[in-house]
Amino acid sequence: MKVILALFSVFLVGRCAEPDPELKIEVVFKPEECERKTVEKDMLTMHYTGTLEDGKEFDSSYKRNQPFSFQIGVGHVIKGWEQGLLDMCIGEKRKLIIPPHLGYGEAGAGDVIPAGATLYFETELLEIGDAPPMQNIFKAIDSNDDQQLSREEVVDYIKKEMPADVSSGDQNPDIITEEIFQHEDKDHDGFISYEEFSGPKHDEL
Ligand SMILES: [Ca+2]
Ligand SMILES: [Ca+2]
Repeated sequence: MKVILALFSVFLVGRCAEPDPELKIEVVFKPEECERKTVEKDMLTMHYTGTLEDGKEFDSSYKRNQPFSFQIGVGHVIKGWEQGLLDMCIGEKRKLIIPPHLGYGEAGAGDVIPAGATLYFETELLEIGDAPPMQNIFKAIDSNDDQQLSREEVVDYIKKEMPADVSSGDQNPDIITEEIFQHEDKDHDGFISYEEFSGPKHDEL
């Protein structure tokens, strides 16, 4: 169930257009040439140094001599990074001051980031890569190609995608299908239309 629901919900994450007003973004260096700027779903390769309010460094990719790569806009990094590294040019350097609620919050992180910490990052964007291709899940499920998903089609898809040995208990394809329909079949007509479907449905190269 988690796999399927995760597929359906992956596009609901990180749609925040405007950065949080408490996030401070300072452009330290902007290259004159800028052919491409970061957008959500891009693969970013960065160098960064993170420090705490007292100046104590907690992490640095420079010191490891190994840049860090991640996909932006899919919930893989803290919100301060998700919001603070968009619309950025290759070679651009930014300083981010990230309030706790866009960082590790009141929980902190291990013994490195204390609870309620404001985070200071010096960042440098080295590379922008394309998002990994996303399968058109709608098309994959719609086996009779009538642009709507029936319960049977969803059940078949789940049976095909899930290993047989987990098709029991709450992993039962019928139960999962019911949950998906509760969530996705917004007009309750027994079919998930293309418009209703919240998962990946666009063909991408
Ligand atoms: Ca269909
Ligand atoms: Ca419907």
